[in-house]
Amino acid sequence: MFLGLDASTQSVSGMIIDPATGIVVAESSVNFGKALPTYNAPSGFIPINTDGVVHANPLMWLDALELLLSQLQQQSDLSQITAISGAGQQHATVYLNDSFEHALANLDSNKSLSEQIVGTLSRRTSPIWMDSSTAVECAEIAVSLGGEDKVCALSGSNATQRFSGPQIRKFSKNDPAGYASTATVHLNSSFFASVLAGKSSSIDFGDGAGMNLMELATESWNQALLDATAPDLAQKLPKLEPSATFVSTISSYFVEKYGFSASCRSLSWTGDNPASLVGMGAAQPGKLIISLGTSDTLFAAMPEALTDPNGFGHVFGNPLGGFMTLTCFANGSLARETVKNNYELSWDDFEREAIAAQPVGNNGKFALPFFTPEITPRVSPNKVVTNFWEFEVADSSTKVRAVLEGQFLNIRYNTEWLELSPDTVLLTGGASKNTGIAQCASNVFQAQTMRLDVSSSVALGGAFLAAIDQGFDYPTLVEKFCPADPQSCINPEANSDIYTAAKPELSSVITQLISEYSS
Ligand code: ADP
Ligand code: XUL
Repeated sequence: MFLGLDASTQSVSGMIIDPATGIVVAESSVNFGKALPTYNAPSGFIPINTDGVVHANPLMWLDALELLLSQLQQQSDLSQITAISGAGQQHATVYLNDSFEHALANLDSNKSLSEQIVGTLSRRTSPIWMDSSTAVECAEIAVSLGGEDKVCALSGSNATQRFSGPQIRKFSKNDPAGYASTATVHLNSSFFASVLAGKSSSIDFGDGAGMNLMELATESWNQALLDATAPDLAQKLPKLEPSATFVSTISSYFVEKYGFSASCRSLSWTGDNPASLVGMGAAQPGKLIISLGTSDTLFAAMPEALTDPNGFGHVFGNPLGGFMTLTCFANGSLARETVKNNYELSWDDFEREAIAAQPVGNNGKFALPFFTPEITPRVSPNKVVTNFWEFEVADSSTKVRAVLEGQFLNIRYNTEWLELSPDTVLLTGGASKNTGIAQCASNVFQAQTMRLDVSSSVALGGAFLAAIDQGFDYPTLVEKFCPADPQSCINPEANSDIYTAAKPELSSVITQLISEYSS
């Protein structure tokens, strides 16, 4: 059996799988706000909210891990677990002094993890991915490297506020003494992996790429990026290694307290998005995943380390080798919902039958509603649309089709740098069940779409990585644990190749719409 852990913003979850039978043996979750109210972090982070600062308490993460392991212990015999891997919310950094290693090696199972680790923190709290307080540091790093495009070409992303490098820079500037007393900067992922192994873990290429410090081409720390970030940073960073590298057998703390086997292999962790790519069965090139949640997110494995010339998309390491992209379209469901509500429509108006009244291509009418600042393409807060509807058209079918086709064309054109031509687009997230939305995705991408029902892809991805460590084959794991539902398959409508044929014309319409909104 294999355990996959998911340390996300609001909770820590775990899933135990038995690949021999294809069964999920146990699954559990601990919500920080509900289970640990004394940390005063109802949504997993400390509600400071001044100047975009968003931090979380790493001791809360450890208390939640202990609660989770006791819950899992109630559900199954943890001594049967052969290997553990997992994934953490990306970009979050944990700052540790030089007593961390000693504390890890001497954990006493009669005490809690948090009381033994508290003294090893050189910074009480961890900036997390929601923090947007480092605009100055991002600009400084970009200038130092000779431009945003240089940072993106080297590290896979523009200098980005939530990324670890700019966060480390801000700490080193604001608290030089705290920074000087920091012996190691871990990511959320490598911190958890270290605690489980009782030994400092490496950072994997997946999560390491979310720091603006790793050079994609060589998968190593880049000296120019380190120099632009903070003094002596090379000495403070763990080494970079492939995902799910063996760190150690599990710490005796967990053997004594939770009944793990002393031979259980504790592997390094990755970031939640790389793990999710694995857990959704898309870590081998060829599948494109579009998650239609609050925002729309496109995930895809990439054989080569290409980078987005516009700097909108991110490139991370793919835990199974090669690279992956994560490109976020912030307005996704938020925009669809606003249009639905403003025009007093229902989700039924977004269904396939309802939009069929208009032809593919919607007679050239496209809309790109950016109601909140957009990431892809960049739309600044002062340019968002507040009084959307320029088309004075009466019927809901045209309105809905205009928005859906516009959104998917925006996704397609802004991800062409990936040079992918998928046969199948896998859709997940709340809006994916809507057949009209799936139909538009299928038309625009000229590929069939299938719905993927995966609720815990991050923990499942961690469990897959642990199983692969013991020789299990990835395609077989995918077949057993994440089959796409063939009933949900939707093919492109007739004539929808117009999106390819009319690309120059359509892309100029889209470009014009974007330029109206962008800064
Ligand atoms: P997240 O994980 O980001 O919280 P979900 O994947 O749960 O989001 O998706 C939630 C979104 O799905 C909602 O914002 C809602 O707009 C959208 N949604 C839910 N049902 C439908 C539907 N039938 N058609 C289109 N969109 C829907
Ligand atoms: C990715 C990102 C988030 C976090 C939290 O760049 O910031 O997806 O990984 O889930």
